[in-house]
Amino acid sequence: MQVQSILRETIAVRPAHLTLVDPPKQTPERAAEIVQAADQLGTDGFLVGGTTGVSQTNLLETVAAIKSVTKKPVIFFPGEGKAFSMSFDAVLFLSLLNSRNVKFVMRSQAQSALILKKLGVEVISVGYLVVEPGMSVGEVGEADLVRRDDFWSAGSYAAAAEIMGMDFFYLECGSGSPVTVPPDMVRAVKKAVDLPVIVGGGIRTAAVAKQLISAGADIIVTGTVIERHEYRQRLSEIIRAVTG
Ligand code: 1GP
Repeated sequence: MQVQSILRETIAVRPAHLTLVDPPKQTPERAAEIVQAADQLGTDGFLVGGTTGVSQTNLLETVAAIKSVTKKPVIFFPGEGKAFSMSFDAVLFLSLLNSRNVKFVMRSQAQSALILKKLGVEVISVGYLVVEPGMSVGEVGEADLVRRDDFWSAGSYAAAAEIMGMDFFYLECGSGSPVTVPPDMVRAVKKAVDLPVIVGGGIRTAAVAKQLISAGADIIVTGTVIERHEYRQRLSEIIRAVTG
């Protein structure tokens, strides 16, 4: 089954949790260990990628290691680099909607679109909005960060993504952020559109994940949590809070 259908079927019943693995942050062996643990704890799939430092070598090795230990979807989360692996089950085809640089909105997408189409890779189109503080993705992606209290802009970008036919809308406040996207912003976006909403950045406790779910988030992404040495307990609580 297509990854998008799997995700849609899941979120029709309950919110979903995706675990983000950033290849340069650990060895492929360690990535496989984490993925195996997250899989057993009930995560719904894996995003692989990061804003910077992803090389063809670390991406290929990490994806191969991950695929050897899980049957759940392994999805490419592209950053600024050009690395790619044919072992991905799908690609998040992200447009960074509030970037000042057309490269992140449409140009690099145009550069890869025909190739992805010819290769027959499943693509999931995503309107990607970076909210304050934005962290490294905000900086590298040259985003005009959406202010944390600017629900109108968040809703407007979401409505534009929906009208343009995108599959998902992604509210991001940056990996490693000390705060998450405000739950009230998620609420405003859910009120504005029917698109499934992905929320990521700074989610490190079950309580916070729950608030975002109550606000209407369909998919919660966590990355940094797995970088701690003792991540299992925390990750397990978050996954349980999200998936019920
Ligand atoms: C994915 O940027 C997030 O949307 C991941 O953020 O690393 O803070 O969990 P964390």
